[in-house]
Amino acid sequence: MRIGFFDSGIGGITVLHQALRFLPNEDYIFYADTLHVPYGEKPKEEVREYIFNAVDFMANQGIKALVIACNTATSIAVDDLRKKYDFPILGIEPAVKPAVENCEGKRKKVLVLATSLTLKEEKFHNLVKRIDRHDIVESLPLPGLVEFAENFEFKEEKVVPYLKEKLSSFDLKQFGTVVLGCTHFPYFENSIKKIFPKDVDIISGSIGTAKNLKRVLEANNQMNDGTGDIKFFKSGYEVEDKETLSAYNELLVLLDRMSSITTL
Ligand code: DGN
Repeated sequence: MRIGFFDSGIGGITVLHQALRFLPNEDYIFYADTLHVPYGEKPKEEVREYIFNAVDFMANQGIKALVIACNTATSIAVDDLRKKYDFPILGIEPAVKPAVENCEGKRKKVLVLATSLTLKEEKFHNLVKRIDRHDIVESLPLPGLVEFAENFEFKEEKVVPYLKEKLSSFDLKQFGTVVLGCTHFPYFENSIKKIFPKDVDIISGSIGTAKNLKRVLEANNQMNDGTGDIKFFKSGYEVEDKETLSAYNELLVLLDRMSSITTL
């Protein structure tokens, strides 16, 4: 059986990319809810409905595990999804813990970049409350990066000015770690690096999620029944046009080229 990956859009491909590294002998379904992207600035109840519809669709395809490759969807729905479905469900959260551990000794701060919805949610506030004993975690929503990604706009000339404007009120020297708390953001690692001092670590939760997936499949004895084949779906239908399929596959190649995100 296949493993399901779900996101509002192409962000989840950054997590799928890590899964393919750790679990090459699996087949995958990647579902992007492109009809309703972006999730991050919409009312929570509306987004919850989109998520449940998408997961129902994937469950009907028959999957052996599901990765919610979206921080926003994880924060508002993962607990309820686990109650409804009987396959294992993994989520992704902003990697606040390794970021804080990385910064505490250096007397530096952590900056979490994510969607407004993720940053507003109780799950994020509880996570920060539990881990951030010295009050070093700050956060900033960056909805524009989701928009850039969905328009396949990755050029630094476009992205860097947006980032500069959004970060203009921050003293960037104080940060030791930047957390990419939205799966759309790793595409912009190079632009983000341009803005911050050279010694800043940039981390995302996607490697941790891929490792967790491997652990779960191992524990359930469900490993290695595929060849790395990926079926792409967009809001309820399979993507079959060559142009879109090659655009998605190019994203995997792009990520291969830039896979230098620090693993902490
Ligand atoms: N990629 C998603 C995340 O990780 O939060 C959300 C992007 C969006 O829909 N705004």
